[in-house]
Amino acid sequence: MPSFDLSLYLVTDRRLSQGRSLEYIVSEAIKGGVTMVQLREKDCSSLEFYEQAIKLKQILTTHKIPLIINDRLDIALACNADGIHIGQSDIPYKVARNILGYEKIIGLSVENMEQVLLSNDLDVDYIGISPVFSTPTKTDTAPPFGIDGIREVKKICRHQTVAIGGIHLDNAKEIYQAGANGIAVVSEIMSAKDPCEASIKLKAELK
Ligand code: TZP
Ligand code: MG
Repeated sequence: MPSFDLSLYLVTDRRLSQGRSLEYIVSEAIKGGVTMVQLREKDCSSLEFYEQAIKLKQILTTHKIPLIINDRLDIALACNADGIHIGQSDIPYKVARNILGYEKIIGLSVENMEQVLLSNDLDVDYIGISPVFSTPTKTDTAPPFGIDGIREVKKICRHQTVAIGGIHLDNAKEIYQAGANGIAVVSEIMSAKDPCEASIKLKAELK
């Protein structure tokens, strides 16, 4: 199984990039210390998704940072990504694992405690606690886990965990302190005037 570091996980959203390319934002975020990058595209053609994935893969491979593709197994295979991230309504975990094998990373979003327990029966590489707080970036979410929810998840979950949703500089520390292995952020880095500086500041909250 590949090794990876969830501590500062950037999830992309071009709608929040203020016209800047994902290559630019990801390159700056790498300088600032992000440890994983997920390409998440909700509104583009397969061709655009593929081409964007190839561009990010080139940048990330140079820095030995995993590229994770959101949802799309075909794109993950086509660009030889390091893994995929699936939600509860996406392709079933076991199907994804059969196709990708154990050399690739598979992350699964969980939205309640029942799904956390069910994930213990799966060999997922990590779970995404989703959402930890409500967020304008994604509004069709389940009720937030909150900080106490992270603690509850940690008690019963055998997997590494990354929390997502409404995470910013002012609450990152408490998420690490509650026991999450990492924080996943969209707007805090994507919309930052200086994505490198935003990443450095978030990373500093780890300590
Ligand atoms: N899944 C659950 S919340 C979310 C996703 C993709 C969006 C998180 O965005 P932000 O801007 O970090 O709150
Ligand atoms: Mg999904």
